[in-house]
Amino acid sequence: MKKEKFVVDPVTDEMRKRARKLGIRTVWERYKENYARSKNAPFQATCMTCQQGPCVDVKRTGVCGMNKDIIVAKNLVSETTIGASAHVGHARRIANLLRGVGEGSVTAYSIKEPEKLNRVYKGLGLSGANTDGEKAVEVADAVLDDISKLTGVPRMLLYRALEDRRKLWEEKGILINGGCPEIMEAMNRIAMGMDADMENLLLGACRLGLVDAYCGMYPATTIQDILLGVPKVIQIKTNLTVINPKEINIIVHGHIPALPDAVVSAAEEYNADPTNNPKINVVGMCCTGMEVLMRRGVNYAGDILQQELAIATGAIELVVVDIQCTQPAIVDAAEHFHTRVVTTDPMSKIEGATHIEFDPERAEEIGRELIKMAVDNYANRDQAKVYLPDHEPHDMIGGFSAEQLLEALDKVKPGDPVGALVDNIKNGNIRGVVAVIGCVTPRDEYGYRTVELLRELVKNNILVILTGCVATVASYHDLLKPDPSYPGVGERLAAVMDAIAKANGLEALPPCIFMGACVDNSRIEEVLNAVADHLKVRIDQLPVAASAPEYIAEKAIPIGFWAVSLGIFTHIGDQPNVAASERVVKWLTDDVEGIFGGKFYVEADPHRAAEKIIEVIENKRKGLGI
Ligand code: BF8
Repeated sequence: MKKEKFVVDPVTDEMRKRARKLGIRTVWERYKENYARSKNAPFQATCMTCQQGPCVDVKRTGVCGMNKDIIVAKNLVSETTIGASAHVGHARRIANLLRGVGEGSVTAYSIKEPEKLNRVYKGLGLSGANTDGEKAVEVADAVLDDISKLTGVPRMLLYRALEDRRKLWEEKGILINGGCPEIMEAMNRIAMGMDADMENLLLGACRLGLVDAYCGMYPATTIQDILLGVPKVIQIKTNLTVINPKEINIIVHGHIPALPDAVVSAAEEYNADPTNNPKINVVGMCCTGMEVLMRRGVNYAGDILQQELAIATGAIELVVVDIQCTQPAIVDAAEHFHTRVVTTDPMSKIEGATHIEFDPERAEEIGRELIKMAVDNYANRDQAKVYLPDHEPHDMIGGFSAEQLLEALDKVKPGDPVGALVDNIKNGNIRGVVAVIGCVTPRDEYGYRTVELLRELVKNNILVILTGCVATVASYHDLLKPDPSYPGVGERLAAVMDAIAKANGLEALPPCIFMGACVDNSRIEEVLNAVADHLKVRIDQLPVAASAPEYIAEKAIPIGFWAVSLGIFTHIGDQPNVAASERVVKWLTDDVEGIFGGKFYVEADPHRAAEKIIEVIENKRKGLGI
């Protein structure tokens, strides 16, 4: 569909108009104000590091003599470092929580998945523990050691990455040590007077990709599964209209599902008392929302771009945020209403919000305190200021952990679940697999790039796996709704999905498979590794691709470098700030393929992107002779 004819989510559209009328500035207004003024910035080589400069829009060299290629590569390493540090910080927090549970000092959480704990314990090469508690402590310590150790490859990388990849990374000099020393070295690398070799800098960014994956995303997902449960297929509702004007609404927002899990439990406890009326309605936002939808069946209110719009309903008593992707402007939006914003992480406070620090040892107590805060604040709600568009929420199926996917496939081919997928790839029912991940952008029509790309891919019998905010707009266009007529899905793919659904007693599968939050990209590698292993080929030979059509966060950049280092063709809708250097652009979109087998490809137009991705997949199929 052409952009002009693209149907924007009517709920978001209506709420944007309302926000404008109320004088609430949303991300789109701020985008127009700021990006319009600085739209040449992505084409500039600017270095702000030392006091000889700043060297702005460098044409030849900066004051120190760094040419623009080096400046651009250095800036990219800087952004990549920020992204990787976010996921490592997430993993560190959740590993400390696991340690507390294992030791017994944290009682609000327990080992929900002893089988997974045991599997991971063995996978990390640990032995000698007798109880689940001891195993939990050892797994937590191994993850914390992976994060901190000065020398030695992280155990999680040794456990999860395929051996041929690890050897390639070693040969190319990007095999990593501990996550924090790598981040420190990356910052050191880009200090004034340090690395002035473009390729060396960009290989440094590839290292950060591995840091992000094996010291960030993998441990975060793994430990969250152990403590909070391995996701299973679950049906929920999405969009702002899951906010219930007749109930007390709490938004849980951020990325670490630990406190949100306690809030959900405290809300259930409150709602179980028949004398408590109105009831509490907890809804999710951003990746925390995806975590609680996958494991607790909590309805999903919206993505990064819809934060102010949720508050603009006037029906939100409380927004509880943990870390990352919170627009500080939610506090300004909240000032128009009675809404309270509570921050909970010492490294992520917002001026104007209330700060209640999350302490895992007091998780239940804090959960109840937050519920009380919301209930008390309900008395301050002005019902005359409440407004919700008259649209039904959308149905969405989520919960596809790698374990759940394999379990479903096992019903199709008992004893050989990966074979069930591989058979359908080989015979062309599934032409290839594409992981569409990441954010939604204010730079384009809301959701256009994502939705159109998804439609093209599923129409062409490509199996699509989703993580992150892209899933939101996918659900608004019913791409995550199970419909036995499989509208818009290629005939052969639809037949495969139907067979899997029927084998599992389901009416249908959704057109795309939702695997979770951004840290759950690790689940995607698990599946790809299993397919590569089954076929006895390298990942870069597989008919697969990755795409972040609307990425905005720094976190997406190390994820992209990880995907490329895995050997995956990786589409992005906008390029980071590298256009000033033709050499950097060429390395990222061409040269790197000769090193790892994967490369970046930049294309804002979803139809052209889909065409290219399908061409790449067909070439890979030819290469495999299938
Ligand atoms: O990690 S997709 S806007 S919410 S960065 Fe953020 Fe992007 Fe959304 Fe979660 Ni991921």
